[in-house]
Amino acid sequence: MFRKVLVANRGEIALRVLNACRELGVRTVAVYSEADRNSLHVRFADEAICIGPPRLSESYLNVPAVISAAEIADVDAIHPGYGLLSENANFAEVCRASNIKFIGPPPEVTRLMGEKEKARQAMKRARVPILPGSDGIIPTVEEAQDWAQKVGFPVILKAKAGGGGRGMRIVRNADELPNLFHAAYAEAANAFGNGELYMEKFIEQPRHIEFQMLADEHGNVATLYERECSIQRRHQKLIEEAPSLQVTPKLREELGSTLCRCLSDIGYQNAGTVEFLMDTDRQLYFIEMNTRIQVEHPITEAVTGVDLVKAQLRIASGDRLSDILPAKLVIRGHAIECRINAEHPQKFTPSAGKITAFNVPGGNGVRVDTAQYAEGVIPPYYDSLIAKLVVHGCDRAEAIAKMERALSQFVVQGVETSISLHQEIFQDPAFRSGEFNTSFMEQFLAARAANSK
Ligand code: MV4
Repeated sequence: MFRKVLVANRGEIALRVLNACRELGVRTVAVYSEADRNSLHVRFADEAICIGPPRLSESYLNVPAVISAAEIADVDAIHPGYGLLSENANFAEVCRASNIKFIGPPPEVTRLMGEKEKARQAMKRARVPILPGSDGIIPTVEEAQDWAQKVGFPVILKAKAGGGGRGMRIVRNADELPNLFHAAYAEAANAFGNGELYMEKFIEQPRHIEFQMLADEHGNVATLYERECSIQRRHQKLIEEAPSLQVTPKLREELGSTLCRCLSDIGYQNAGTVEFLMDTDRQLYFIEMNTRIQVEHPITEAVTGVDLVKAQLRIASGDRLSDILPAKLVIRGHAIECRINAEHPQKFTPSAGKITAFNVPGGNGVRVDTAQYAEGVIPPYYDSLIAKLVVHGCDRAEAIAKMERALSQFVVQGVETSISLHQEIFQDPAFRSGEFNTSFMEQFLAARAANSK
């Protein structure tokens, strides 16, 4: 195991990684911006180094500053958390060149998965189901028309360098294709510095389901099964659960083992998540892969009993999956996560400021991952996630009851939060029945707006 690890992140995930290191007997180094001087990740690390002013580009995204801190503190490894530098292949290469272990996949694999069209072809070769679509990037509107005829409208144009919804356009007929092609290209070129597009059949009102994977550095791959992530607004997930009610044991095992073969072929290492869309026939189709630990990893930890961050650290230090995982992985009960954001529960505007009161719920089957505390300050510079409330019950009904109880005991004063929004969602019949897809929030908010008139 490593002697000393630098955590290149902030907030709840920095604390989550520090905790895993501490429990494994690894010394920890936090880095922080001037806005995070009084943060818990700074207080709970063995050492902490200020790496710059509040702006992300000058601190947490500043590669020379992070690497300098790692060299000054003489660490063996860097854990990037999620977001920030976690899927930056160039950063992983700089780590390699500096003789610092990057806790994540090799840069070559991160780069492959970052090129969405190449990832799609890699999955296809391994017999992972993909949507009908183009065999590579589409250089011209004429070729886009040819593919659209072949695939059948509606289709969706996606940016090769994209992800998270930017540079995407839904095309419903041939007439609107030229304008949407140019708009998607321009948006992608502006956002990612690369406008290249590919095409897929568009799935109406899909569910979003993702598979958690772990791969060691000896060619072994395991699946920790799926999470249901359809409750989202503008590509920001709000509620996730595991397992998915829509995934049968047969589909789970078959797709899980296909994915294990696929990631082994690709040379994947460490934790990763493979994202799928599920259509109304309950078929799953690959859309993209995330080469990092994800925000919602705790629900998988709850139902499998595996500590995913410790697994990441152990894999990166050379341990085998057979020594990390139980002999037989089973899914036990049901887990749900609510992302508690510091934002207005109706308008979704961010709410920075000082927290004047803070009570975190607890009790059997309740976990709260947060770096916030009473008298703490939420700076205006960063994302609005202030806590993840995770419950684990023997079944979905118990998990829902536990979440409602825990939400009612979660007190945050001084800033606006999404707690009351979550309480409303938990009252919704479609949510309670599990009959929902990625359009849920749009429909929920439209109905709420209509009712309040
Ligand atoms: C799609 C799709 C329908 N059909 N691809 C949005 C973000 C990016 N990760 C993929 N996305 C989508 N791709 C095809 N072929 C619908 C979406 C989509 C979506 C996907 C997952 C979760 C929420 C979503 C919200 C809107 C659109």
